[in-house]
Amino acid sequence: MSATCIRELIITPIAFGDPPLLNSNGVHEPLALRIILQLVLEDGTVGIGESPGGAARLERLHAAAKVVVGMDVFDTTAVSAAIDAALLPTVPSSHERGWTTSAVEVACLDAQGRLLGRPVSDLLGGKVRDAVPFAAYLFYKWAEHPALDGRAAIGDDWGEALDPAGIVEQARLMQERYGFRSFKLKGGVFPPDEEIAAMRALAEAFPGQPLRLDPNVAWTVETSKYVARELDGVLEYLEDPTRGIPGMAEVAKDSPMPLATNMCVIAWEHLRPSVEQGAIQVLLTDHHYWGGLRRTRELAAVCEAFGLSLSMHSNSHLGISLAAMTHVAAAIPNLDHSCDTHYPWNSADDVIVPGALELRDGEVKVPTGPGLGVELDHDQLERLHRRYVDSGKRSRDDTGYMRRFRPEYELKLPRW
Ligand code: GKR
Ligand code: MG
Repeated sequence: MSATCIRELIITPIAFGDPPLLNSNGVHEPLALRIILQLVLEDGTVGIGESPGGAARLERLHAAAKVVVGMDVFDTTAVSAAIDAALLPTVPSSHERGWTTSAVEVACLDAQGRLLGRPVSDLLGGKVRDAVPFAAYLFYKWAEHPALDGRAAIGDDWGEALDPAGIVEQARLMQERYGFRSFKLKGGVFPPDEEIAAMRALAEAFPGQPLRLDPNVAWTVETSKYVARELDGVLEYLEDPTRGIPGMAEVAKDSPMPLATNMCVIAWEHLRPSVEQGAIQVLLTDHHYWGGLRRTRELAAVCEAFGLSLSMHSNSHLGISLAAMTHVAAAIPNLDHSCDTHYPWNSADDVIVPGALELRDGEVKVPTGPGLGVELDHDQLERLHRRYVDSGKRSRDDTGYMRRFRPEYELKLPRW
């Protein structure tokens, strides 16, 4: 067996702390789930990866682990095809299969980089920027996770943000701590006029700095059109105001600003109808479900061909994902907007050895070490895995958690 063949894929589910961030589905629970991959080669080289968590994704990664053993780590196209074929009978959605192939591809690229002594950005064609800009990801939030079932309340050092003044204060803290120069608000929480007021307050507090609003399809087409009109001149783009490609296309007809998505164009087969219908002008890429870093680079080329701008989506994540996002963003020439990241909300519990990644002046410098350029902290991995096991938590449930405090809360999309 050659030294670059895959000997084993070690899969470790973990749980880490998350503040009470509000969204159109409810509120984040005290623990968020991820899965850490260690791809071990015959020569002992280990490539690492990070995937969103949950029981279904864990099961699919275990299925992938069976088929990749013995394959060459440089054969990433064949590795992805083998995983895809193994999942196809039980996972019909290409988007869903993409989560698994992506996580394994990132670990392969990390291992390749370690073998070659080159950063992953080099394996993607080389970086076109030394640092990647990120936006402050603002959330309406409670001051703390309230006490529950004998568990004490869990506070944080961000405080409450439930109105325009609270959001501006959170933005100031984000800027003070990380130097962000663009801001995204997670909306869909309060009636649209309140969120319009928050965006106007941000525009006043941070003149000339790019602003975005993302209500995660909480609005009807009519409401979306209203908000777009009200925020003309305030937003650089409006993200997923309403559900689906036809709905977004309706809003786009009259929208004074570009529309963006990480919800209605999430698989290759969505690109054609979205372009034909003129549904979006900005695509938020996410290597975690577009098939990996190389596929994301290809996606960028498709967007270039159709005149779509590029930004980047995020979900609650840790440092391996941030490193992967940074490498791919560095290698995409037509990245037109700062990327999203949840990192400030979750970085205190990171699973990597500190030092390689820093959010400073609103940017992350592209790591220059081999592979992703970050190292796994094995003690921390063990701690976070223990937390996962002890918590019994196996899936994300923002709506169910909200109902523990507001039993009358109903998931309703669109709500307004
Ligand atoms: O963390 O609550 C959240 C976000 O709403 C996340 O789940 C979304 O996937 O950030 C994401 C987005 O841009 O839609
Ligand atoms: Mg979004």
